[in-house]
Amino acid sequence: MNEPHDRKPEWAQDQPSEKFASRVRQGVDGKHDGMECADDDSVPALPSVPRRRRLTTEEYVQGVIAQNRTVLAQTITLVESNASLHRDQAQEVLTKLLPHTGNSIRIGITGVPGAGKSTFIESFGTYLCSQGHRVAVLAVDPSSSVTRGSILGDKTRMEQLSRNPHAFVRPSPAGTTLGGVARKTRETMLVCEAAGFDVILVETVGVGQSEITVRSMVDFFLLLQITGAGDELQGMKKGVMELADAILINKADGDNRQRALNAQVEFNRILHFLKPATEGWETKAYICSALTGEGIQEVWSLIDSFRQTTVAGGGFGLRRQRQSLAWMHTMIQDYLQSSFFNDKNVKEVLPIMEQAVSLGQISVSQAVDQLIKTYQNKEK
Ligand SMILES: Nc1nc2c(ncn2[C@@H]2O[C@H](COP(=O)(O)OP(=O)(O)OP(=O)(O)O)[C@@H](O)[C@H]2O)c(=O)[nH]1
Ligand SMILES: [Mg+2]
Repeated sequence: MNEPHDRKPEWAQDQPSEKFASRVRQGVDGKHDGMECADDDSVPALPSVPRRRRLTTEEYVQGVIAQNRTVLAQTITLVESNASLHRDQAQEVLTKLLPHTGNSIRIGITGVPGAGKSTFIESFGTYLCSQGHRVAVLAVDPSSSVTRGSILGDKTRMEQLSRNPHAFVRPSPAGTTLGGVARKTRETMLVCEAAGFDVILVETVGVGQSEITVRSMVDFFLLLQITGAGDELQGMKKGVMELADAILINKADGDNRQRALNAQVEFNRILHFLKPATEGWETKAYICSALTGEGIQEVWSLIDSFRQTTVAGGGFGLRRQRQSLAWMHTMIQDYLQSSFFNDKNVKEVLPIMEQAVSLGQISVSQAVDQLIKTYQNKEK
């Protein structure tokens, strides 16, 4: 699976960057510890390390379909690349993989920092693997591009799952905008489906816009909750509850179990008055402990029954269709926006218009008209 000299984790970038120590120093042959060098004949010679060449589109496609993990990781790296050359090839690969995608349940998981997302995914993912599923764990976390903090932390917290041959854990892609990160995660999800993963878990930390973004790419959205001291619903946004297909109160163990049960009653009372996230499905609250494993199997039964209900009712396929169309529109907007603001002429005229508007010399509408004309005339 791994090349003998390739000591990088499978998600590390092909091109080493100084931000990531991806090489391990080779050991000396012998004598450093008083031991003799091994007899040359007794140790099989390691094959010479081939320099990594870029794969052809067909090699990427066949490797992914054959469930080759090294090629899968390389394909994701290609998809995540911002270089225009890579982007073109990535799109070719994706187009060829498209007929092999879609055969999974896509599950979004959110919750405030410390709610136990990583611990839950470790426990839930390991359970699913034991049931014969193949699980891919992805993340949407634009902040990690700045700190890169959660990446290594999560890899260690999901230690068991990361090492499971039936699981594939991929940290959040780098990116400065949520839109950019989301595009990469969506496309990575498709690559993982083509590689035979039938459960995709997309994690996001419950702050800001990222919950809405993840909701727009998954079938089922799980909100992880913990009991707080005092008011259970303190800081709980109604908007986030309305995105969820289930609320899971984690850490229901020890002294906390009773508090979790009380919170469950309270959540169910409130959910009763909210609009459900999915037509024909009632969002309810449940309890679990990612630490002891209580309630973990029930979460899967719940998601399975969600899938059966919504597939039968037609909502499952309809949501995916709508998501694809919405994604298309978002990409058009992103493209136009960057094309506009990167236009050479617009860049020249924009500061002039900004000043004129600030000084009240022209109206905002006039300035916009002028800028759009400048943009549209670029080719002429
Ligand atoms: N008692 C108990 N502790 C738990 C449970 N699940 C997680 N924890 C603990 O809660 C802390 C935070 O868990 P994480 O899984 O790192 O939480 P997270 O939501 O991934 O946090 P961020 O990645 O920072 O957003 C850790 O110390 C866990 O051991 C649980 O079910 N019971
Ligand atoms: Mg975490």
